[in-house]
Formats: sequence, structure tokens, C-alpha cells
Amino acid sequence: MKLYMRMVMFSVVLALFLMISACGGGGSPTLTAGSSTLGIGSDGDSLNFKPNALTVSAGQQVTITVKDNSSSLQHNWVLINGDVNVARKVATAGLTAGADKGYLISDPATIIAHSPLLSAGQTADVTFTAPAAGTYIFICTVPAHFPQMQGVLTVNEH
Ligand SMILES: [Cu+2]
Repeated sequence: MKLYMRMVMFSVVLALFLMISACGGGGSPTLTAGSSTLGIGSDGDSLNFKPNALTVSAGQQVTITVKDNSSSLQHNWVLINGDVNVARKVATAGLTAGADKGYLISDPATIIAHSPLLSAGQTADVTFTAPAAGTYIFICTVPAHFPQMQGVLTVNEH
């Protein structure tokens, strides 16, 4: 009987351990820069980044491979230095700049890094040094893609 109880306890502990392990990843897909290269792509023909959460370390050299996975849409990937209001300003200025400028203004104060404007199926590498610890919004500035098309880059302390 004692042995039976011990086996039951062991099973319960094991089950709990497995449940906790399974929950470790959280809800949203997150890539962590173990290496210095992260991949990110638009989510098929939907206006979403996949993954929409990235994690890097402060000061780390980061290369993000941006892929336009849509069948016909243009996208870009723009890392914003500021909150959602700054992101909106960058997106609005991008509209005014137009397609010739890749829907992007040149403003190092509000844009940390960005890809070129990508057509369906195209890929581009974006290399930059991760900024100070904090959370940063990344967006697509193609008309009507923001505010839906955005995600968060988390920069951890080095
Ligand atoms: Cu887009």
C-alpha cells in the first residue's frame, strides 16, 4: 500500500512538472536571440507579423531576417524608438512619403532600424545594435497595415 501511494505521488508530481514545462513558452510565439539571427515574417496574407514578439539583449548585434510571406501584399519592418504615438507618427509620415520612399521617412530619432519595402515573397536582412533594455514596438508602415500590423521587441539587460 505504501509503495502504491508513493507511485501515485510520483505520478502527480511528474504530471505537474510536465504541465509547468508545457506552459513555459507563454501564449505568443517568441524568438530569443541565442544566436544573433532572428527570423520574422508576415503571417501569410493576414496583416500580422509572425512571430509578433522578439527578445534580444541590450547592445547585442542583431540580424533579423524579414520575409514577406503574403501572396500579393507589400510589407516592411520598422523598429520604433518610442511608444505607440511615435509609431503612429512614423506610419503617418510614411504615408505622406509614399511608395517611392518605401512608405518611410528618414528619422534616426524615431526609427532604430528598418527593412526596405518588400514585395510578396521577398526577404531582407536588417542588422542593428540592440538598444537599451526596454520594450520597443515594431510596425509595418504600408498604408492601412498599421495599427494592426505591429509587434514588440523586448530588450533584456545584457
Ligand atoms: Cu504590412
